[in-house]
Amino acid sequence: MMKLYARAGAGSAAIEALLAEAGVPFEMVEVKKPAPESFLKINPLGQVPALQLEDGAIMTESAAMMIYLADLYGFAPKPESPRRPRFLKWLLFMATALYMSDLRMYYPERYSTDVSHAPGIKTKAIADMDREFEILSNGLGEEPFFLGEDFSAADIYAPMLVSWAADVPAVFAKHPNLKTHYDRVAARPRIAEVWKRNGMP
Ligand SMILES: N[C@@H](CCC(=O)N[C@@H](CS)C(=O)NCC(=O)O)C(=O)O
Repeated sequence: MMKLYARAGAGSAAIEALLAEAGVPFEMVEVKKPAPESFLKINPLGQVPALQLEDGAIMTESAAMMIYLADLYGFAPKPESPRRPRFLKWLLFMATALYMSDLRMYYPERYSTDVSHAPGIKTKAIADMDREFEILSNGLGEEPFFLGEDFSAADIYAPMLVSWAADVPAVFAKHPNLKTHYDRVAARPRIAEVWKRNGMP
């Protein structure tokens, strides 16, 4: 059985939701903050999510897990599909732009050797997230999902990032399509349960 190293409200929520939606049994291990020394053998960065696969191999990086699990359980277009590039683009955009801006917002003191820089780093991170939500919203457009009619792992990852915004109601007010998408995904009972456990609206 796979083992998901997780923390409520962290990036593990999307992995948990994908596994739940797929109906795959897995074990959850709660990693407290700060991560204990023993966890550094699993992920030297001390970050969740980490995923131990059936053969004992450890995966880190949420986007890698999302793509791997999506391929296994049917939440991604096949490599030869014309929709594959779009799937990879949005998933990686969220993981490398939005997720990273979110980390700068939450841990601004980590991004400079001078702690007095933290407020400016945080303000800029929030501005970056605003711009990135705009890009995400434009990418979704008026389609039901990021791949049009086809639900994919990108639709599981996006609501998690939206829920991390500094001001979620403001994001929804500015981008009603992200709100509609959020609600559409949360209408899936298994995912709704995971969102609830992770304190997501
Ligand atoms: N690039 C990593 C980022 C993971 C990450 O930063 N996780 C956060 C929670 S959302 C964490 O565990 N932070 C604890 C820390 O850095 O001390 C991924 O996508 O999995």
